[in-house]
Amino acid sequence: MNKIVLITGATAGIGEACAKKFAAAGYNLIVTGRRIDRLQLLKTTIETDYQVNVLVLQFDVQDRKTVENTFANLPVEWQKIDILINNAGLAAGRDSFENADMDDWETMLNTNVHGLLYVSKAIVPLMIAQKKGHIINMGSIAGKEVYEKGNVYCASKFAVDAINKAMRIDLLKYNIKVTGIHPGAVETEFALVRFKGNENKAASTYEGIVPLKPEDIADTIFYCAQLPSHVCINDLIITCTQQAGAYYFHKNTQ
Ligand code: NDP
Ligand code: 8X3
Repeated sequence: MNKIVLITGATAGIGEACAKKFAAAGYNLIVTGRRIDRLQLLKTTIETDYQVNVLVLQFDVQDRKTVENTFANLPVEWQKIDILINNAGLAAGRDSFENADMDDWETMLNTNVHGLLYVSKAIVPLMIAQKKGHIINMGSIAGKEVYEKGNVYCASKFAVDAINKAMRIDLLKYNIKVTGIHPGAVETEFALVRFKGNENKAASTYEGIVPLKPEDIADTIFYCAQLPSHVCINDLIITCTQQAGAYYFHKNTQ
């Protein structure tokens, strides 16, 4: 029987790349996000290209009741989830503390922290029942180093880092692996979302570097997921070659 991977935030970027990577390896997929048109297109494309089954679940991870109801009604044949990739997330704004928008802060905390917790709480009991599982949490370099104007985005990813470590410890006794992935700059819709559709600002994020591609992160996650059952990568920082930390870039000049 095919293994099942649940990927949150599969409508774009890293989540979508993970969906294709795992489908190519024969996994059945549960894909989630808010944009139903993209989820349906992804399902059609993947089922055609890879002959695996795809279950689409549309919800906003910030909505606790909907997350709980969605997973409480998960069809039996989809309940044996082998891997959960907690990927849905965003940055909203990049402003100095005194100028930042409180709504942006709440959106980031509700999505990146609360959303991850709601989904995880729904899936962990299924993994405990199977006496195995693997949870992969999408952190960020922003969860390892605080940078100027990163304030609450950094705080949300520091929280993900702490939750990842806490899950690893508490779920140890259930044979559930937990892995934190912490990328630097990856070229996705992330910057466009952060700068609220401002294409010039978004493009400047990647100026002078060859950033990571979402497929690079999908390959890394897949590697972590395919290790033998006695091996667990707990924490992994990954950047492009021209980035050494949140602040250190070697940019091409011309
Ligand atoms: P994208 O903007 O390309 O994708 C984000 C995904 O998250 C989309 O599928 C989006 O789906 C989903 N999402 C966002 N908010 C919600 C929500 N409230 N409910 C459900 N789904 C949601 O960005 P990335 O692929 O780059 O980001 C994926 C993860 O990687 C994030 O957690 C991000 O913080 C992290 N990351 C990104 C880096 C980068 O440089 N790109 C670096 C380090 C970490 P939809 O809009 O359809 O709901
Ligand atoms: C995304 C990477 O450096 O913009 O998490 O925070 S960064």
